[in-house]
Amino acid sequence: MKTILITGANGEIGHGLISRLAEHSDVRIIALDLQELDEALKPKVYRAVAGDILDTALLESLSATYNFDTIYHLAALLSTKAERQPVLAHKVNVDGTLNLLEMAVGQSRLQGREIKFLYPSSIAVYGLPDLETKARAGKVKEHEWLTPRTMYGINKLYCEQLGIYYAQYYRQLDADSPRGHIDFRCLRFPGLISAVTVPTGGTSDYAPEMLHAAAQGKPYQCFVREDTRIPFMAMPDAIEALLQLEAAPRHKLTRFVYNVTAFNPSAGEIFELVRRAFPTAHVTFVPDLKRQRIVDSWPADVDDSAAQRDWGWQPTYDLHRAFAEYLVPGVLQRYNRKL
Ligand code: AKB
Repeated sequence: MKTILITGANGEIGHGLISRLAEHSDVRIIALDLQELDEALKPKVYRAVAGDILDTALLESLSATYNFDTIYHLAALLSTKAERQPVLAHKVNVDGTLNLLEMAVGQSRLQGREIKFLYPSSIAVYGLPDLETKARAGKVKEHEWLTPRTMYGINKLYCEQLGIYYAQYYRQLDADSPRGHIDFRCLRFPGLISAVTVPTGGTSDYAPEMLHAAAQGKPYQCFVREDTRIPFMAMPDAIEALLQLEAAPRHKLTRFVYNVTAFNPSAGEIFELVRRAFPTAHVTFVPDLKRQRIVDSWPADVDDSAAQRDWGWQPTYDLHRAFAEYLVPGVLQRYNRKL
């Protein structure tokens, strides 16, 4: 029996990950979220805990009760929300991650073995200065353009480094004390699109919002220009990427942090696909200049060749397959509609 802790369990990735992991009978999921866990997820987990990752007493009590094999630390404030509440974002995104890493170290010492720590980072760690540079940069590699312009991007980039520190150098001067062993593995996700859930607080949210509005027959005012281009991925592929990275043999991994992506349509191209499925969809493009600036600073595409090479990453859904086989059928079912 594997015992897995998932923080941010109610979030979009949490939903997909819990449903997918619950297919395995040899897995016990402890789901932690600030809010009470969604009713639909409750039968899929061993225990649902409503609590704060900033509450160290709660984390200590969980650590005293369970021997975790793997921690998926998903809880975070996304980019738009973090920009509106930067101090809170820093607390949740950075202090929260530090608390979870400390908990993992404690678990490793108690259990006398390595604990896997899976951490979703984001294309928000990149920061391109202007659209000309963005166009020239093309597929950005993991080490390029690490000059984020948002609190969320800064938090994610720092926490990637924190994870690497805990995996490699933690207490490096302290020869006598047991260091604890963290097997830190991190994915930089692009914007994610789910047919089941709608994100809150992100800046890549225009794509899923446009689709979900059309499926409900609601008009949508898109907050970025039609030519805005960033990488995206369908949610099932994001879940697969996490599970594949978790399962990859350590000796095959040449780095701690991997880009992953699937397709990179412009907002206008997304609208075309939405309109093909929902011909009455009504979308207007009214850029919010502040949110536009954030998305403009993110790369138009990322290079995920390291993930392909090291652990065989390959998305199942390209753009057209994502719409035809996952997104459109999924939203029709979600909103109980027929074409
Ligand atoms: C956001 O928009 O903040 C997130 C992300 C790109 O990490 N979806």
